Amino acid sequence: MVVATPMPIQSEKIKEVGLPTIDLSFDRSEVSKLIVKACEEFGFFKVINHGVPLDVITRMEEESLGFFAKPAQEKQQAGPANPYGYGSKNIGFNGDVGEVEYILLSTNSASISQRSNTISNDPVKFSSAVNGYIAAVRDLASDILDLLAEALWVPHKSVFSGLIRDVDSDSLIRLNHYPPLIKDIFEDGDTSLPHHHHPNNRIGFGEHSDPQILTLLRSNDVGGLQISPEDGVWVPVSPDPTAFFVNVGDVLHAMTNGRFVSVRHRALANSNRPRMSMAYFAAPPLQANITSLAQFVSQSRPNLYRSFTWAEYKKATYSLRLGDSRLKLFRLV
Ligand code: GA4
Repeated sequence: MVVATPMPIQSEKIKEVGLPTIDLSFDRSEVSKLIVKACEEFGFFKVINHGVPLDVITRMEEESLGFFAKPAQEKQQAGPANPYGYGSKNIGFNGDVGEVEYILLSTNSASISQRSNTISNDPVKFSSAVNGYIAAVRDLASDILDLLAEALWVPHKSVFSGLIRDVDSDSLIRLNHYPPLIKDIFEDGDTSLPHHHHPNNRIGFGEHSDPQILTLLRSNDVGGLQISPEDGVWVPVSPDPTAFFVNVGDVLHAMTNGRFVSVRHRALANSNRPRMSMAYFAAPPLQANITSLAQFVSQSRPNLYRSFTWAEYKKATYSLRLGDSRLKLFRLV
């Protein structure tokens, strides 16, 4: 079998960079400093020995696999993803598309049990897997946010984690399935292009930053995730099903007055095997007021963003395209 080598999309540079891996079983004060450094440098890091039980992850993954293996017509019954449910190829409401199908869920348990009827033939099992997964990733995200708060010496340790632990937190779960592409190349019978010109680098989920506070992502052993530390530069992230990948969202970027960066990233569907990922987007409650913490603002570092509620930010997010910068709209200087 001839497998074409992925070609970088023109004017893009693929760079191999060692991204930070943080072992959460190490000394707490060391770990917290490393996390701060990673949030400043990349807005992205990988955590190992994270304490999320393997069976919690496996149960969620099996439910997810079970759903995506269903016939297309059945999956459509769980859609459209407006704002929650099944979506295929269409992302958001403004014409963004990608080689991906997904389920978006609120982390609110009443909303999950209501949705599970259209998602699974065993809705109770599905809800229980999702609720177990959410509880575990919420704990992990809260721990990470507390570690950050400790190292930053913010006045209240729970200034970040309190927002995502709130019962009204607007957090989300996204289950993604990126179908294999090599299969298409051989099945569509299109031999008009030389192999290296086949679009085997198709965008699964286009370039964007995450709007929320923090994202925790777990994927299977199929790669595709890339982060962009600077314009036009892409750093591939090696898959690691035993780890969680963590990235800073726009809200944390704004609260730290830009000291932490909400990294731009994307996922390519460039493999001959399906990529599966599960993302937890830790968000504040809709009415929460987001403002730069005083300690990040000084004469030499003026306040970059005006205060906003998460509801306001979310509205702006959904009015724009996937790749647009929302933070720009809230910029003061
Ligand atoms: C990107 C991060 C999360 O996946 C998401 C996405 C959301 C959606 O798929 O509905 C958005 C996208 C994400 C940002 C811009 C808007 C909204 C699609 C889109 C074009 C669930 C989120 O919160 O923002």
